[in-house]
Amino acid sequence: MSVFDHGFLYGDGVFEGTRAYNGRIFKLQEHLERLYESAHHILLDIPLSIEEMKEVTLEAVRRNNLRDSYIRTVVSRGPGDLGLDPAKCPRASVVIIADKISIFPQECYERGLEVITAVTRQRPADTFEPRLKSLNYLNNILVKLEAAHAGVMEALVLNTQGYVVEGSGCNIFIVNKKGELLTPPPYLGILEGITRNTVIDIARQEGLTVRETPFTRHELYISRECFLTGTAAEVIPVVSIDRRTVGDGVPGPITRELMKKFHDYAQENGTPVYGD
Ligand code: PXG
Repeated sequence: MSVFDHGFLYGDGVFEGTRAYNGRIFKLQEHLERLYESAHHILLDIPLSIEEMKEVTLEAVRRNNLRDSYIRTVVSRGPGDLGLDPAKCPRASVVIIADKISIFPQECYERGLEVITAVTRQRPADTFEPRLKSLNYLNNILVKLEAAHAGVMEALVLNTQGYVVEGSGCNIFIVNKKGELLTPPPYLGILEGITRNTVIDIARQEGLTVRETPFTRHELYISRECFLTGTAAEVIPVVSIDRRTVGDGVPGPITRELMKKFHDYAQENGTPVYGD
């Protein structure tokens, strides 16, 4: 990569994180559509069609001999000069990394995470579009730093109105005392996670009531269950928020059921890497 690449100099680019489970890439079409939509938003021409990108993504996993993988696709503006002008960057850079990822230790999936709410707020959607999966993740990094400074592994983010929106790189769900599953609606300013949408579908199939509705710290604190979702995080329980115990302080039954259902679904669905 050139040191003059505007992805490196200015965060001028977009990315995706996708997983392969059991030799199948999970929701590949959805991830690529989101990548191309983010690129379109920033007027970045990806020099491959979605179909070609699909093929090279599969090839990257194959060449690394992986069946379970985390794939990072990065498209940046490419090398230019030291000025901001994207017109001076004639050729976008495309990188596909097929590797593994583990952002939380296995025991956190069994015992649940302790989290805090961050002082850092979500940048307002009218100034910085949260659906744009750009290479500018500094706000998310600040959130992660706050978590580390508080001695926990993850932090939740509020928007400037005080509504809970997401984690540093994941979406949030709570179960209220009526047994309903609540998650913030996209219009509040969240990245509409592909894992989030899959969990909503699975939960509805299981007969749960799912509501996309705004909620504040109060609903968080009095929630019966809480969990986070993301491609990297998968589905992970939360058992304490700002030192308030969630439910019984252990991963709840709805969370455990959805973790299992998500795992089973991910094992069986996706684009085959090595042929069926
Ligand atoms: N919100 C944000 C801000 C994200 O970046 C998600 C939600 C979950 O979306 P998906 O589609 O993956 O269910 C993301 C994705 C990390 C890490 O190390 C996380 C993401 C990207 C890169 C790294 O936690 N998040």
